[in-house]
Amino acid sequence: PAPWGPPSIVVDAVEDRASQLAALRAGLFEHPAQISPKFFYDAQGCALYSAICELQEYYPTRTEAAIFDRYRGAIARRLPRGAQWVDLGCGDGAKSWPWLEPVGARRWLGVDISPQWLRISLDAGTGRFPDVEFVGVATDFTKPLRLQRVLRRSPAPAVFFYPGSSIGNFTPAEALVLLRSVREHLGADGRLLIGVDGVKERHVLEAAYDDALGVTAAFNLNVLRVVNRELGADFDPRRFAHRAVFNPHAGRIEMHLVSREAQTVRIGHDERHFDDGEAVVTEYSYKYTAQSFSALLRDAGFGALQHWSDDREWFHVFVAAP
Ligand code: AVJ
Repeated sequence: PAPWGPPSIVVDAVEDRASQLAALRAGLFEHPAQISPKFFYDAQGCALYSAICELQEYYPTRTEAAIFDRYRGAIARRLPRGAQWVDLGCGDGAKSWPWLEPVGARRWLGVDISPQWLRISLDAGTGRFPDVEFVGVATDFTKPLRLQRVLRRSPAPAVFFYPGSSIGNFTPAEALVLLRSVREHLGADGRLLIGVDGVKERHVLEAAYDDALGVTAAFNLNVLRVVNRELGADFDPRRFAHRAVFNPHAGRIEMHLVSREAQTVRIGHDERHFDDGEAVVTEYSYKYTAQSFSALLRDAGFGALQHWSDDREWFHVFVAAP
């Protein structure tokens, strides 16, 4: 057996579920109503997101994977050897595994809001990498990151891995806060490896978020089922329509659920009226140019940056050093 014993899951007060649900409820009574994208990912939502990643129109996952495959050696050479690899929003962990050997990782720290996903990724990782110590941290990193304690349990430098343009769900101001916090978690040898989706033609972006098979529509509408379950509401997904639009001024895709008719929805003990055509905002997905994301990283206090992209510059990968 490994000297460090079985993988541990550190539950960082998965910050009172109650306060998350109170925020969810409050958002529904705002104008426009809003639902945080973190609520997409119940079991059904995770399955639909996996299906999205296979769609012809959804280029980010495969474009990033192609950049990683093509430049893995060059990228790994920019990362410290023997690192503790911190996968932010690890899900099933699959994006991490191809890196552990090239960087000679000693420790893997999966960070995810879902303890269920952590269990899955820890089981997968320990089975595959018997010489790596595995730790899961259940936390909501839309709240300030507090990983110093668990990182200090090992002297190894940290590599924060934040792939898939997940950073795009934060506004640039919120992204800056998260990136600063990551930077503060890095010692001199620590690095951030991050993937971010590029600005591109409207039709390419909108097709990626409104695919012909309606998988993204199902993913978006599924959040209403999550709300029904979590808040005791009675949203009827049939009475809402999926919409995805690129907002070029804000530099983001916006996903909405548009009420197909005037209707009143019960939410717990209250009611929320929706006009015909009224929208619920469910997700912002910000897009960056290599230049605008470099500027954000510099604002967050990162010094040296390396950048890799695909031939069309649709997706950007950065290694950032403090
Ligand atoms: C998981 C935030 C990277 O914004 O592209 C995919 C989520 N939403 N299709 C994205 C998503 C609709 C995705 N991220």
